[in-house]
Amino acid sequence: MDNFILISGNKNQSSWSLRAWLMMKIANANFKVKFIDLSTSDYKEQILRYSPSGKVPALIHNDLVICDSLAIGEYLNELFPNANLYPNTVKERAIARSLASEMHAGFTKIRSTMPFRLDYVGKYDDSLMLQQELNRIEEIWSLQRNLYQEKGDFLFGKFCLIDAMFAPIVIRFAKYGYIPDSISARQYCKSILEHKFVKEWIM
Ligand SMILES: N[C@@H](CCC(=O)N[C@@H](CS)C(=O)NCC(=O)O)C(=O)O
Repeated sequence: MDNFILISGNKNQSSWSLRAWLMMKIANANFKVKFIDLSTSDYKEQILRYSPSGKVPALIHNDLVICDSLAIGEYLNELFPNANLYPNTVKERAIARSLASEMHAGFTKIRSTMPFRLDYVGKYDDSLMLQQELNRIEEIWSLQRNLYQEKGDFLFGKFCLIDAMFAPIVIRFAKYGYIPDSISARQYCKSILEHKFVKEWIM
């Protein structure tokens, strides 16, 4: 199965594109990437040539255009059922989908306080709302890692779609110097930053 074209923002700035790109890699799909530099003045015009939502990522597959990172993941999961984008059991998949949706729809304070920039190293402004979101992230990572520590280094053991959803948060933490309190959350950050697909995007 091929003919996939991922319309992506530039690596430096596009956290949502990173998620979709990681999902393509997990699915082991044969795909090409068309990068659009979001820092250019006509970036919107360029995106709209491919993606009617005016957002990246978008996945073009034959006559289909899918304009959302999580929808791209769901599509890949249907096309590549053996790629283990989601964990094995119905119950685990329900939790995984709940976490993916929580990430997809939330954590707005982290996103606005720590904008995704690979070329940034610096500080962030702390606030109560930010702290609440940081605590929730830490709770998710610690709980999942404690449950799956025997099965691998990631949220459900093996690197999967849920790790693709959280990877940009790990990168933000590294860039803004935020270190989670718990050892398991810290180890999770290390595992993400050392994963070969994440490294390929960062380098
Ligand atoms: N919910 C969308 C969000 C996509 C999104 O906000 N993408 C940003 C880049 S990371 C974008 O296209 N920004 C350009 C703009 O809003 O003009 C997804 O999951 O794909």
